[in-house]
Amino acid sequence: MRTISSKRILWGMILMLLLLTLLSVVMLSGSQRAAAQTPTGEGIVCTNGPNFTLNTQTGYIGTPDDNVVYMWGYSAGAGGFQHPSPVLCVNEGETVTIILHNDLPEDVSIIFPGQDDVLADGAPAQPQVDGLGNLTSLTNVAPANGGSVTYSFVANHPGSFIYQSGTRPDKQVRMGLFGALIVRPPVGLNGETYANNRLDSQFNPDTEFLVLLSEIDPYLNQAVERTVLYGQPYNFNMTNYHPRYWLINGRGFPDSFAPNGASWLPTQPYGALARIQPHIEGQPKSLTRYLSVGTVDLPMHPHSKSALIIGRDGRAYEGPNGEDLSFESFSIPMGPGQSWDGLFSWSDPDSYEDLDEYRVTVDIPSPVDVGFGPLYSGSPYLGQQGTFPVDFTTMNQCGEYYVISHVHALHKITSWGAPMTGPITFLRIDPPGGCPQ
Ligand SMILES: [Cu+2]
Repeated sequence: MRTISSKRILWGMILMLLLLTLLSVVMLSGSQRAAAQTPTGEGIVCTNGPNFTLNTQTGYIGTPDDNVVYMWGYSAGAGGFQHPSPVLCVNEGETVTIILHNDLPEDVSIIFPGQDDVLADGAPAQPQVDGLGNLTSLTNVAPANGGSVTYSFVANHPGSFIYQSGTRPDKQVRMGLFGALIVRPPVGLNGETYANNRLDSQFNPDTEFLVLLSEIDPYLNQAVERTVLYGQPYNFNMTNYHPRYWLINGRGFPDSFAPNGASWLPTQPYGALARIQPHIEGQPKSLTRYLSVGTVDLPMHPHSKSALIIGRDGRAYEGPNGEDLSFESFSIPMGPGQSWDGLFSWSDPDSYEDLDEYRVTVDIPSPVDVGFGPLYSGSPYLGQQGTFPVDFTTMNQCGEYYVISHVHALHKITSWGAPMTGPITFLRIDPPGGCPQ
């Protein structure tokens, strides 16, 4: 009897040790997560202002071809490196203050395109020149190796903006010193949310999405990495700049549609999956804020539905007397540095979810003659799931639809030659009332 009980105690101790080890691993990976924000499934993750402290950070991101790329970024407060830099959200009329602290070995700065009267350390922000009169920065800098600068401005224009480095932007923006800035107009009397100051810019705040497009030439990043980490001379010739990666919210497909804060993408916290339900007549639509820091035009193409373009570059699309100039577009042809605000929805005119109302009129081939996509439900009807061959596993949860959305410059939906990766994501349409899971 004594031997058995001591064996039990021994096994109990081993089990306890295993549990403790597991727990510490889980806690460690939690504390190593870079983003300070609370991870949620989909949609924009705001770092709320109006006062921010941004610190330069360095780190690595993963790409769909199993490469890792050295990057720079701004991180909020005590947050570790993240890419892209945080989505800064402020309210119209607020005085926004951003303390930039720079630990990189060269001067950096931030410019705020679309904002008026930006101050640096309390005086109007100014382009910087060296002793010979050569431009060295588009604005006041936080000096290398520990310097700081404080920018401030009144957020007078509601809309979607980019903030990015104004110092050697050809190198520093490409290295990751950029992010999105959202200025929110006042909410309505009943809590209605708007994209800008027009009443027809109302959107459903539960379905607000970000599409931030960027690009990477890994040879530039490698040259910077060798200089910063190994003290080698910087030898990248910018005339040879040639992007090999294009990203959406800092990720390439299929990472792009993983949730916000996915544990396996510890430095890339922002997902790009848009998730909605069929639109109910009279209810506000969904909003996507499209932004590009690429060097050439990047036309984003959300399949199956157009977007109503209601804003550009942080301004409502309207005439001098407030005329509505919004327009429907099947492609969002973003130029470098532009922002486009688009309202969209998906509705179900054929009652796809209603089997009595609507029947697919073609014969669906036998499963043995069909190749299934891993997101297919097995049924053409919204909210229905069909049967699959026994060896097939689907990721579909409740008969939801997935509609692709991608950069339509098709040679850019790649990761250094790995096809059908890069800036691609999905619109996920759940059945009315949502997915029970
Ligand atoms: Cu397409």
